[in-house]
Amino acid sequence: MKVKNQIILALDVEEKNRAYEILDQVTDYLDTIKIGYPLTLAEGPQIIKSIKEDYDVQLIADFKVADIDATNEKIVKTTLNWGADAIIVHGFPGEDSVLACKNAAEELDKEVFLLTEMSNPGADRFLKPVSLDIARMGVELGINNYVAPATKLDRLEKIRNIVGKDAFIISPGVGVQGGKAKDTLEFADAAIIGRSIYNSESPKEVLEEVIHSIKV
Ligand code: NUP
Repeated sequence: MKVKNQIILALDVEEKNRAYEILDQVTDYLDTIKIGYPLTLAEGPQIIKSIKEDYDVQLIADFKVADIDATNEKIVKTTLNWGADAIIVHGFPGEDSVLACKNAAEELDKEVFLLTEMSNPGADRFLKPVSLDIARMGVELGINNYVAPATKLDRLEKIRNIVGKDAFIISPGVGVQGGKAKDTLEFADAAIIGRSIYNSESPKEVLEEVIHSIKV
């Protein structure tokens, strides 16, 4: 995946109108968005189709898929058939579950992102002890795309070292959670930014500032 300006908007608003207001302001600056449960459960999965019809963006579905293989396959296929270009899946359920997602995506010529460690402080308890292993499993399975935290640069760096320079890492936690875009992009290919853009008075200005901060 190629991401314009190395920024992905996490569009966690809960109304289509609001989502479109924000998209109208930001699509000059970015071409990749991530939507998750907040918007999809509020508007239904047809929101994926609508956004893809109305905007020229790549859409990553952040559904953190974490079930058994057969169920994962259905979730991934359905999501991608609604028009998502990629889907984020959890690694902790193990190889069979992740492989089912990867195979389902490949059949549709689409992509999966493997979530390794999470950006929230609480993830230190359960995920941190296994997250590097999850990244190693991803490499064994031939996965190219990863999600790793902007709030824990030491972990992000370790994950980069495991998945290698050719892997594609997207990194949430920039802005409200405390991460900085420029520092994150030392190790990640794109930063995921949500609230600090969509809750701001001027999403456009925030984006201009972030893009500037990356370049200086
Ligand atoms: O580890 C993760 N942390 C995280 O924040 C994995 C994620 N997928 N996210 C998502 O990234 C989170 O659900 C939200 O959609 C986005 C971060 O948004 P914000 O903190 O910039 O508002």
